[in-house]
Amino acid sequence: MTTPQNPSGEDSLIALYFKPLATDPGAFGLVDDAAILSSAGEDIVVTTDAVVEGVHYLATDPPDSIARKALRVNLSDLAAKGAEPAGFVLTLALRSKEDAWLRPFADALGKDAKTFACPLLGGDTVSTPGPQMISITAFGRVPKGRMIGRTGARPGDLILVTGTIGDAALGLDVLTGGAAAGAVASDPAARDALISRYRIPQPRNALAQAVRDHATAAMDVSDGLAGDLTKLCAASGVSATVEVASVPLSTAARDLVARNAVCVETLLAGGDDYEVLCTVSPAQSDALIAAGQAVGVAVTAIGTIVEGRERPRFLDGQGQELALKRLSYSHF
Ligand code: TPP
Repeated sequence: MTTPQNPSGEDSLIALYFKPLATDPGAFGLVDDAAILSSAGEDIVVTTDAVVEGVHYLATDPPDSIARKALRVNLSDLAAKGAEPAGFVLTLALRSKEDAWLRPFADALGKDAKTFACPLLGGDTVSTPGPQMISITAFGRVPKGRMIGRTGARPGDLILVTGTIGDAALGLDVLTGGAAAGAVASDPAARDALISRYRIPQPRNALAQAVRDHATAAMDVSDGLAGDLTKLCAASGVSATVEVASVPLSTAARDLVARNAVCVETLLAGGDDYEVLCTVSPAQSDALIAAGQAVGVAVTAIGTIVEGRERPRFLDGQGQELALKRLSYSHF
């Protein structure tokens, strides 16, 4: 951040587009070098995720959805940690300061910040020859010692997942002319629903308290369900079995699998789901499922944590293990 005495292009850009989003007094109207987050009897949970043009979103995606994705992938991490959003800082690397891009970007970011009670606290804006990047660090609050980590899963725990899995990967496939594109061409409603799941994640912050109260371990599904469960199990020193038939799919995804237009691996390993994956002791699962029902989010049991260190096993209807060739998206 810079001071306002000698307004530069960056200062006026910040004042015009982002000052209205800085509603927390600790943000000092975005004119100081730093912000303050105060906390009494709480832990501040910190998480960061960048979205890069061509890697996390398509250059053709509308600016409002890019803004929402950038914030929501971070909100999703807070939800999975059982944390209530407190605020975020934003680093923007932009090719130009075109109003036609920045105005809808800032408006959508502001709307989401309000919806999720997560105000802008500060940040930095820089130019780049491209590709563009939006990096957000979000802060959340939990009562002291109550953040849900990845290490608490124990044999016998049930594995639960929110929402549906695989839609975002199918949405990307549709947008990039993959196998799903032809298969949904005659069903515009399904096509739009899948694209929307890719462009605009639905973070499960309404379930943060239930996750905090009932889960033994949790993370969000960003890279792919199979790979993310593998990471959670490794962190907890356990293994898992998953009934693939229990993995919640949208009607559109179920239909595409039934018609052999896409394989189930695309759904399990595709990523971009931004659902909560968590483990609970069997006695706690009904409470978490009911908490989901209360806010209109399906919470589904997909398997069980078992002893061992081997990779989680994904079983078909006959109890045969699926040989997944890939588990998740990988950057490198
Ligand atoms: N290509 C485009 C244009 N957009 C995409 N979202 C993908 C590919 C798929 N993709 C890119 S990154 C990623 C996925 C599934 C995983 C999530 O991003 P990451 O930076 O690994 O987030 P984290 O796991 O750190 O939260």
